[in-house]
Amino acid sequence: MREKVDVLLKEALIKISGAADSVGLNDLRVKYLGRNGELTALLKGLKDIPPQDRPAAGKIINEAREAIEEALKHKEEQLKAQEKQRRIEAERVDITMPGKRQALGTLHPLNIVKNEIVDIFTSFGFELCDGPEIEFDYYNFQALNIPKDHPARDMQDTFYINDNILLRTHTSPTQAHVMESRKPPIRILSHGKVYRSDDDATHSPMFHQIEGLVIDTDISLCDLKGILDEFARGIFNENTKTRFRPSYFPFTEPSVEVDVTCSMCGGEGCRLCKGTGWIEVLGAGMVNHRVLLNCGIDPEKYGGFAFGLGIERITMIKYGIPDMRLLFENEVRFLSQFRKGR
Ligand code: 2U9
Repeated sequence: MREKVDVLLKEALIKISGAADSVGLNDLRVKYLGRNGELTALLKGLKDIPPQDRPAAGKIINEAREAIEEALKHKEEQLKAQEKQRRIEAERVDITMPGKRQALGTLHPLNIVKNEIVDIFTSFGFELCDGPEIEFDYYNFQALNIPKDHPARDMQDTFYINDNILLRTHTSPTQAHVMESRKPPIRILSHGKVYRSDDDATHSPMFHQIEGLVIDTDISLCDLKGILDEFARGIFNENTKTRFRPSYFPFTEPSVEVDVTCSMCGGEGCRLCKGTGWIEVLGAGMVNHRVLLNCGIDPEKYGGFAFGLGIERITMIKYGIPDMRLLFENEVRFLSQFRKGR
């Protein structure tokens, strides 16, 4: 028995010390100590030897079992340590390697200009308001004195969801909502995307507007002129002057188109202003009495002014951008020119 066990033990210890990994080691555990293992078979065979020899034989087998268990445990610890070391080597980070530079994004020029416009008007006490891009025909047109068959609808043709719901053509419906729900004094800015069936170098089917509305007692065209003069100086430069030309909008009466002295030549005449010294930047006027009435405000008591501007147009003038489509193409070489401080 001792010889048999010695041979088995020797073989087991050699194989255990040569095991390549924990899977191989487990196979050896099963091979020798498992339910059908070789050492287990010897234990089971004890019943076939004479009873007086059994205790001694049992002792030999148990000592061999302990030795194998000890060797398995030792090898398992050794393999674990090796595997850990291998993992550390494989995951080693070379902290002397140069880092990957993270490219910084920039604000889109339209957002730069929008933020500047908003800053100027909020410094005058205007409050920024949002409204839905999908609007009722009523708020986009009828409340603003543009009935169903009005010729002004031709200039603001848009995308209809059905007969009564459309993509807004201006941000004015936001102001109509505010007028309906609040009492004067009102001093608000509305802003956001607007939609029209237009598409060329100076028109896009989607563009961005900011509009202002002031409703109070004793508001005159002089207040409008003062606010817009101050705005023009803030957004272009402090020498900028404005001029009002008579115009027509259904929602304002009287209505004006507002020009500023050219920011490139200062009014001398150049390529940007087509030699005139003036550039048209926005439309404005005193809020039409019919619009006040439609929105529940008494025109005998209150009056106000409104103005509207396209952010794309102001951005193109400010930066000398010749084609509006450049603002929507997301060409990085174009956009990165607006990076500040680099
Ligand atoms: C209410 C009453 C009146 C907003 C106004 C304009 C004149 C105007 C254009 C400028 C360039 C639109 O983006 S553009 O094509 N806007 O000329 N907008 S007065 O008047 C209002 C708005 C709301 C309740």
